[in-house]
Amino acid sequence: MRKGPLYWILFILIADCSAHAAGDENRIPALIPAPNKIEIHNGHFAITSRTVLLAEGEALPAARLLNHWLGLSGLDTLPIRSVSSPRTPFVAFSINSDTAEAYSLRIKPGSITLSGSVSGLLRGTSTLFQLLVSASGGKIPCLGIQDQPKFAYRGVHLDVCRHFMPKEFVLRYIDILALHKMNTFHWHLTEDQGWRIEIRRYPELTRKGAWRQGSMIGPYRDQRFDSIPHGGFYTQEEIREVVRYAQDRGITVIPEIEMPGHAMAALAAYPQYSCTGRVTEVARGWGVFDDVFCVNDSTFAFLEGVLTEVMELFPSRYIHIGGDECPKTRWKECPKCQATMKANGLRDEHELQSHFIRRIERFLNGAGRQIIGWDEILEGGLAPNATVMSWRGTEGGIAAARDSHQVVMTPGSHCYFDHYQGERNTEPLAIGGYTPLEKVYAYRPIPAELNANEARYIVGAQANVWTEYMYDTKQVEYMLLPRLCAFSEVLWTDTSLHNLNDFYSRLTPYQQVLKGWGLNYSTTWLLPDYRIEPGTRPGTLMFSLQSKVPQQLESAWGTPDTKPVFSSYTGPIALESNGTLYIRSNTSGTVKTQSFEFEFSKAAGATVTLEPEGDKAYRNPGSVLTDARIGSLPWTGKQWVGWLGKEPTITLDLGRSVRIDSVAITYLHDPVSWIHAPRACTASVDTRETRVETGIPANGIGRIVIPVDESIDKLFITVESIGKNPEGNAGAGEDGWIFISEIQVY
Ligand code: TNX
Repeated sequence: MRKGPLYWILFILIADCSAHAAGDENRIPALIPAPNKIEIHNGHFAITSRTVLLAEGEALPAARLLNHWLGLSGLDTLPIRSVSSPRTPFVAFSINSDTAEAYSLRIKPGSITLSGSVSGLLRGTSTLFQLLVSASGGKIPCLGIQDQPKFAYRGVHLDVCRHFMPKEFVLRYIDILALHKMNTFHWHLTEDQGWRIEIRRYPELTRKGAWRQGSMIGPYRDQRFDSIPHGGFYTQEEIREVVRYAQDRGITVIPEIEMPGHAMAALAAYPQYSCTGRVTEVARGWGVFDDVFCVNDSTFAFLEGVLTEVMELFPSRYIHIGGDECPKTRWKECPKCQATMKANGLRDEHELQSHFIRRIERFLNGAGRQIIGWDEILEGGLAPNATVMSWRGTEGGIAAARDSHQVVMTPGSHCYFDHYQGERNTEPLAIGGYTPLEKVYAYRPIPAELNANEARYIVGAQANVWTEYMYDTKQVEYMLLPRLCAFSEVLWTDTSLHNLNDFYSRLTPYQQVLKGWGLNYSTTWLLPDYRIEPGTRPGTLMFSLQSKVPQQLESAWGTPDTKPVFSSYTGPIALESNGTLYIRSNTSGTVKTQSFEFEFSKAAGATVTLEPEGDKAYRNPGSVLTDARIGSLPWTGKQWVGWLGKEPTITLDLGRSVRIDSVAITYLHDPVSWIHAPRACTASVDTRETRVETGIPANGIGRIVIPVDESIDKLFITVESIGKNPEGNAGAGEDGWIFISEIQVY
């Protein structure tokens, strides 16, 4: 009689039940995302060259995936068999009737059993792989895991348009997603700056539309360009390969074909589908462009042709049709668009956008597909069956869920991995924003505003990787990891099990797994947190460090004429004069150095009251204005306070009476980012006021110096804004920002 794998599993389980290993390691292994239920037992399973993988039929992809990943890590692969011989230690992959992505993993001294549905096995394979990589001396602790995801939609997006990423990297990206138990890859394939998918009906899309003749270099505010052609695209064969590769890892690929905006590349290839007929160039700079698809029948015929080929390539239920950031400028002046509005009784261009989306939805629904789009698709009325990706905060998601539409949450505040992950100016150039690891970890996809019934429509969340400032694949890895590690736990592991310190303690050894694949992950999160507080005497400060993980800390004080000499950090450091404080951390061999410049004035450590407080991500405590640190660029993190459309009053309490002759206020002027220098600042002492106008500011960091020849202990500063963003500037007519970083008195 041929004995199937189950027979041998039973045989060995019984034969081995008396086995007990000495020296048990009862610690919880470094798994990410953390499993929902884990029990550690005595003993271990030892991997040797005799270990075999038992798998057949539908279980084979999981066994092959394990081997593929072992290979990527430079580890030996294990032979795959359909039956085991007695006493051979084995890893059995067995299909059961479990739902969706649940799996169970049992590790005993002589056997490992992984069971689940086809996709459950793939999720369990990531757990098993992580255990194998971190097994010290080939020993995996005996344990039992019962696991299933918290959210059904766990997505990661990649923009291959701003910078083209080769197919090989897309495959690697999919492996990274699967390793973190993500199940959806949102492939952003078309943009202003490049069309990346071969469409056989319309060859110009890739012949012309896949290439731009130069790119923006450096930060957006500099508006500098090179003239190096950039581009690339995926052939239909390559797309099929990517889709298959993802399928073998339990990942659905959702293609995004952007419309009606972000379409300059398509319009450069086929200008007849623009309103003016005169678009000639694939965009070289980042941003939002006025030229968009013209809303008329010939454009729809063209887009239906494109989408027909897209559907042939992608079996996913969802097709992403973009819908975001579509200016209505051209439509307002275009006779064809106006005729479409008239013929359909549409009142304004927002309804025209809605008409556009509904018409594309009807076409895709007719072919058995569903549309998904960015939250602008809510404007002018949501298409009946659409799923919404809420990116401009949570409001879009809340509105859509209340309207019984499915929602994927992807708010910029927590899910945009193109934002900075460190506040230090040593981070590579990024688009802006500040989304450190702990912020991602703290994300909760279900908005508190929703009741339980509405919350059911939040199917999950997605991390977005926009690549304006990611010039190559190494940079993408750096921005993705380890934030994806945190994000995967947000989406997979029940909230009751979340614990930031525990996550850090797992992430430290987990770096082995990332290193094994040669991934360029960021170690910014290893930097200790710091606090700068008023010192024991007025005019002085106290600097202290808090580690997130066990590490050695050293500090050194440097001035222009002394070289820093590090010594062990033992506690808070008192500061009272200008200079640079260096901090060095060593976390199991990963050494990182940071430096803090201090520029003291009599205001250092002064108590600051802000009226009103700052807005949104720039609501930092007033103390950052008197911490003797001039805010740096980019204005990430904690150094600046920003007010949107407001004129703040800032009160300084110096804690004693001092003689001064001037007050200096540091501001930022960056009109392309809607940040404008104040029009003027006024310093008031008792009833005397001195007002100084800024004049014509230069771009960047500037100072307003107000002469105040007085003895003071308190000082009031009122900041006047220039009003709305002026004509001819970014965001003209909208509220602008005021950014202040430091107030000094001399
Ligand atoms: C907004 S998110 C965009 C993208 C940019 C991104 C940069 C969305 C729907 N549109 O075109 O790349 O911001 O963070």
